[in-house]
Amino acid sequence: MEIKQKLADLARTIEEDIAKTSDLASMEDIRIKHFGKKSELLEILKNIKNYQPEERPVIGQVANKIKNILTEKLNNKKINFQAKQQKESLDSTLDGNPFVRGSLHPITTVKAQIVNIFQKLGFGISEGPDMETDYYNFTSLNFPHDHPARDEQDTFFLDKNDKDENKPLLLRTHTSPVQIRYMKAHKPPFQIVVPGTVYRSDSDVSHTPMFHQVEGLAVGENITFANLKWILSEFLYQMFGSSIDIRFRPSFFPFTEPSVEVDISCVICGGTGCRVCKNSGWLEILGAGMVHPNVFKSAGYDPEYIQGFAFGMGVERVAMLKYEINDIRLFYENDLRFLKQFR
Ligand code: 2U9
Repeated sequence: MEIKQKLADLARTIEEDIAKTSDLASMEDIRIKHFGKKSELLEILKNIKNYQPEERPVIGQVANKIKNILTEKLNNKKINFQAKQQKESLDSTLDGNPFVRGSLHPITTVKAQIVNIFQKLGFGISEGPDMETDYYNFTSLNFPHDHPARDEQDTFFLDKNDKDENKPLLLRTHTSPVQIRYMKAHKPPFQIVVPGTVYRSDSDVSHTPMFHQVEGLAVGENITFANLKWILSEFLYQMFGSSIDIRFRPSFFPFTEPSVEVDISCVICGGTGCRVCKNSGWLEILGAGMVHPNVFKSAGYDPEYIQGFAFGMGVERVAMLKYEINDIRLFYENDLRFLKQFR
């Protein structure tokens, strides 16, 4: 049968033509020539009605088979050629992507510095839950029932209607509940620092609803205000340099009596007066005091025999003064231009 021979010859020609191609352009030419609209193969299929009816299915099958097999062959050749070309265009002697080194967040660094100084002074570390009960956050710390900090405007309550006293009811507003828990679980003497995240419903250039504190507590039979003054002075000299001046001002907190606020001479102007210290020459950096007898009672201690001092500071405030940052919100905007400066 003449047509069968014609198809066999055509298949051989196409195969030879494919074998001869050596670039993408010649492959495309061959595709158009042999499988395009004006190709011999398509002509045969289009005019299949010109053949004997019994021949038609065979011719159709053979022609389609040639078309499918050889199109695939051409396509494979094209894919292999492209892959090879891509491989050759890769220059393995070029530098790789530079490895971007991350860094600790400035608050993490400063928190670690604070804790480290107290560790060297003989303090241990204790941590506790961010969710607290009203009892541990306020009542045990001698907050009166009508104290403004207990107001919904200042404290994030989680479930005000839950009557179960032991359920977490609020986000702790200070780390002090940890010290109550620690006192209940340990016998004095001991001295600990408590680093942690705290929450207050407040937001401006110097307040964020979440911030960090390091609090401390030293408890024993003969702890005095002199011990408080020495430890905190030593901490401040190590943190801000031994050339600073320090002063202790009387203050009030429900959980300490007597209470003080501790100032350092302004790190910006050195004490002569500037915008940062509001022309006073001083910066408030710490709160502290002797633990209130009622607080010892909540922990099951007898205040007749046990004394202690406590202190607290905001990590963000220490970091702002150390790095001269004027807006606390910069710490929490994840702006790499800010964060990269602490690498
Ligand atoms: C117990 C007993 C006493 C912790 C203390 C302060 C003073 C204080 C503030 C500093 C800036 C909080 O982050 S801040 O707003 N803290 O002034 N904190 S004494 O006193 C305690 C804690 C626990 C059992």
